[in-house]
Amino acid sequence: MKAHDGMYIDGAWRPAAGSDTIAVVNPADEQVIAEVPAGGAEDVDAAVRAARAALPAWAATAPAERAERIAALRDVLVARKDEIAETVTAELGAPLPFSQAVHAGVPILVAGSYAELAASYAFEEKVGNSTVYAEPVGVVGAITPWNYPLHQIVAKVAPALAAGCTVVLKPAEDTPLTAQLFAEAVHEAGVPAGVFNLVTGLGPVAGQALAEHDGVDLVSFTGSTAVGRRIGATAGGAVKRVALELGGKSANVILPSADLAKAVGVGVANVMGNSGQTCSAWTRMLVHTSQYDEAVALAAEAAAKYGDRIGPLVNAKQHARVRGYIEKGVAEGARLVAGGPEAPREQGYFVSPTVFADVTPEMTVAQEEIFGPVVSLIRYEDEDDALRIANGTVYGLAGAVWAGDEAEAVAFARRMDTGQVDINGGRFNPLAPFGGYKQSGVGRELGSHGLAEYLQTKSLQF
Ligand code: TXE
Repeated sequence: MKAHDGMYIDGAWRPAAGSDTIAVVNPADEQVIAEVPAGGAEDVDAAVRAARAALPAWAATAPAERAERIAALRDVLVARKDEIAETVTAELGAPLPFSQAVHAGVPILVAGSYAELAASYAFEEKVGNSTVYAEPVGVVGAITPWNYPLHQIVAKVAPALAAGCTVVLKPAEDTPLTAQLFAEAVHEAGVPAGVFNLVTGLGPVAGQALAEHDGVDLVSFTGSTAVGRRIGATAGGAVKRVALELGGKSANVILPSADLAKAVGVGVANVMGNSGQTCSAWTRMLVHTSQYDEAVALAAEAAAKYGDRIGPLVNAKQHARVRGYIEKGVAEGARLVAGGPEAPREQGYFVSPTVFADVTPEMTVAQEEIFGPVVSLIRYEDEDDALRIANGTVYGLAGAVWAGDEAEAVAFARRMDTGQVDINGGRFNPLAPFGGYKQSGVGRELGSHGLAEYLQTKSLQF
């Protein structure tokens, strides 16, 4: 596949300081499809300097002009939608229809929402005898994961640009080609040089250099809790702003009055989509004891139907990790009713859609983020029991509640310790804030809450 052999810094592709490279592998067939440069501290420094130099002019542009550039960026993403989908499929392994609908489709919606928000946001407000200004935080260091390669980038870069910030992006090493394509799109959209910069590289090298750089005012990170914790500690020590979007172990609570077949079917699909590599996936299905056996049968049937429609996991490490979790579930006494730890194909990092029954809330598969196509069915006795189980992990990112009556579902959702809940299925809303309670993170992405992350306030008294 086509790849740039440099970094996008200050409006142009420039050679990396060193000669190390990263091989990009197609996880469906384990073939190397491209190589990109592995940047280091010197490249990060050059990118941060470019972002800092570009900051005063970009911060001073009228919001309407920033909105126009983001709208232009959205238009480029629309024009290059097929290419985006093909690139994500090549480096992440997602089936092409899913890449088209979700991996390309969602970032287009998000970019569009920020084009509108940049134009409509109240960057200046009168409060009594004061005027309060929302000003850009400054230079943003964005560190993104591979699971939704373009969405994770757009969910940080679009609000940062809308706010008047400049950005250095360090994308995941598994999916740098989508990031390079995004840099091309930013360039084509006429975003001024230095406002957006891209450094590809390894997390502990380029990522760490970016998170620790004195010239970065805000670190926005999405990824594992372990790395997020370190980045949070570093940022705290430097009194630097930080936004963390970390793991999840979301509960799908099916109340007895719900349409059971629909709730189970949508619930299984929610976990299997993107091969389970979704931080908000409803990986714990909570079912009332009176409906439990029926739900297990429905879930096993839904998973078995998936067949070849599921893509591989992103890399060998995740493949081993997810299969290890499935083995652990069996060892701890959970009952496999679909799938299992065996790799279904000789080539590619595939895992069969897996359903566990007889899962108890304290089992490892019910507590830790697996990040694979594995759903665990847990039984509850009554609503308080369901709530205790739903809230009984260190995470609190997302969830779902199903009930015959919407008000009943809403009442339950309001008692959940989690940042986003889908009621009877829900529908994606690019303006709805997304982010975690508890150890799922700090801050929010999307909508005006996502924009506010990149702003700081100044008040003038008269
Ligand atoms: O994440 P990492 P990995 C979870 C999920 C998954 C696990 C491991 O459970 O199984 O994390 O995935 C960069 N300083 N999520 O190992 O390492 C790295 O280069 C600075 C949940 O892929 O956290 C990449 O760009 N940066 C999740 C990004 O951090 C560092 C999405 C994420 O990689 C760094 C992905 C360091 N020391 C995984 N080390 C979600 N919340 O959506 C790594 N990075």
